[in-house]
Amino acid sequence: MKTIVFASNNAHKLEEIRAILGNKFEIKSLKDIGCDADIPETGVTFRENALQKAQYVKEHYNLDCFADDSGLQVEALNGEPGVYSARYATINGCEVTKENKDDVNMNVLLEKLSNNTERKACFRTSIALVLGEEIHYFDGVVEGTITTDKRGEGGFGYDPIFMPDGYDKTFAELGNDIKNHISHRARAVAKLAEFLSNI
Ligand code: ITT
Repeated sequence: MKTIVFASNNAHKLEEIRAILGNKFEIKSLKDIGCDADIPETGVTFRENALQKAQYVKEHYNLDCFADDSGLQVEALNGEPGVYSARYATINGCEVTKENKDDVNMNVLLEKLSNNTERKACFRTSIALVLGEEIHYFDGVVEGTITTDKRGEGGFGYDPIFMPDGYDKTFAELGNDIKNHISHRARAVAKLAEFLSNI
């Protein structure tokens, strides 16, 4: 089985990626390669941030690697929180802990949207793959709407307030089996998997 590094510290993402790619590739995490750096993400696009993470591993460990950067874009908020999804509460002046971060991020978003009836949003992922000297990108999107309250226990991040089009449940209510078929990350990873199976 081929081995590839997935440059992420997010255990949920790792679990999702392994569920999708794990029967074809041995996916190593940053922890597995002994990397505990907080890799900078200073770009203004998902692709830039994904590439920063993947290139860090290539430069410091000389291993082929892919990384994703992902986030939620809400139409009525001009695409916010976007690349700032993980830090949305903090950049809006809220203090957070590791434990309540997701919850406070969602509160900030729900407050900003208030009772706005225009609640269209999408989750977006860009994956950057650094393979030898080559760089490849794979993007995935899932469209949906932001609910007015949090629903469900599954998933992570903004899942309890995101309802994908065609479903009447949030990602957190739908559970990982369905999410892993239709999510932004699943769509980008499917493109990555297709590419990797042809090399
Ligand atoms: P790594 O950088 O270590 O991979 P991270 O959590 O910082 O992990 P991102 O920089 O990609 O990940 O930040 C994306 C944020 O967007 C993430 O923390 C969530 O708040 C949100 N997000 C991304 N994908 C999501 C998903 O599938 N469901 C819910 N929220 C998601």
